[in-house]
Amino acid sequence: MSRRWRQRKGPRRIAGAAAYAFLLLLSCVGHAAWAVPTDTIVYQTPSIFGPHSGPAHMIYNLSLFVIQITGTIFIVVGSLLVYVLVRFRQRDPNDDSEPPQIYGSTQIELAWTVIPVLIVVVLFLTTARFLFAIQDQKMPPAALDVNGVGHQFWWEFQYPKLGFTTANELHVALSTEHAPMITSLGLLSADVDHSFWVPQLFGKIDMIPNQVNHMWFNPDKAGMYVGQCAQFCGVEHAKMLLRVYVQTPEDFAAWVKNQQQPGVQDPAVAEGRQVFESQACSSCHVVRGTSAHGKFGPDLTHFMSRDTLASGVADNTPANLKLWIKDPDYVKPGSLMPAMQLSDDQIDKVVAYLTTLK
Ligand code: HEC
Ligand SMILES: [Cu+2]
Repeated sequence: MSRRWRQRKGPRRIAGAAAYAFLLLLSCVGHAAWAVPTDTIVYQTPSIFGPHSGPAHMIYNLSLFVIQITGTIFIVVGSLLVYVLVRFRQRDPNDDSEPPQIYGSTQIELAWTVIPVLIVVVLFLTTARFLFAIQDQKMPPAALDVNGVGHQFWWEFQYPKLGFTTANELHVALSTEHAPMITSLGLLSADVDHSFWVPQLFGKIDMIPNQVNHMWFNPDKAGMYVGQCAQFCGVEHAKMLLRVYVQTPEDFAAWVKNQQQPGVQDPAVAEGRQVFESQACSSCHVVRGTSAHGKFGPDLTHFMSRDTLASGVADNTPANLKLWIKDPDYVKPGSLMPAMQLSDDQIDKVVAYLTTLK
């Protein structure tokens, strides 16, 4: 008895260390996942573990449920494996007798078939329930309608009821208990497949040509949320970044009011505007209230109301703007805006003009 006990001590220590390492790992993963700040204003880290709207909460709850089930399976299988490895290890190197050979067991085979099938059915039904709950949400008449169109490599946002279009930075109103506000998204693509994803707000939705997919969200906290195109769509896919600004009703109303105005016409930058309208810029960009009607690139009517340039690639500063117009590929390789071969003087003028488009 005492000899056996001594024999077992080593493996026990190993099993103990393994269990400790596993718990440590689990706590690290847990910490990383749940330590996402939920009270800061800028949600710079896309994460499904910091939900801030209806669909994101459902996805979060579903994820926890799935992690609980799969985590339990992992722990049971892992512990059995460790137990078997230790308990039935070869103790005596000279002992080459075979263990008892067992062939077939209806009971065990039934168990390891039926139990996994049941688990998969439960996971499937729960997922389906959440899918339908998100899909069947009724859109109230007061919902904010936004059509999102994916382009290589930027986002177009149309506000059909409000009568304007913008790009890359989606602004929506905060939803509170007293004033619930749902943003209803219709999503499609102008070219290849893209996927619209802001993890804190909703799950991935494919953007495909000629087929409008729907999603909604009701953000419960003001701030800026980041997302990213989640479908490989070409060279610059990785820089197809996405920002959602959730604003209080007052801030949102002020933003809308500004967006509804035509582009500012400042006589001080008339020369720059002249460059913009006489070069091909105007055949790819819209500036409402001018002769620029091009639809290939982002609407620039209120370009300076955006914090970033070319879907989050750089801060929207005059210096970056200069670099961008001189050679878009330098700022965002693979971008579909051509370098327009303007002289430095023309670039300065056009930048001066663009910076008035508040
Ligand atoms: C062939 C069409 C085309 C022409 C011509 C063109 N652009 Fe663009 N422009 C684009 C596209 C496409 C984008 C989006 C690029 C991206 O983000 O990948 C863009 C982006 C921009 C942006 C950034 C917009 C934003 O919301 O971040 C500015 C500013 C801009 N263009 C200015 C100009 C100016 C000034 C000219 C003329 C000198 C010009 N463009 C000519 C297609 C064009
Ligand atoms: Cu994309």
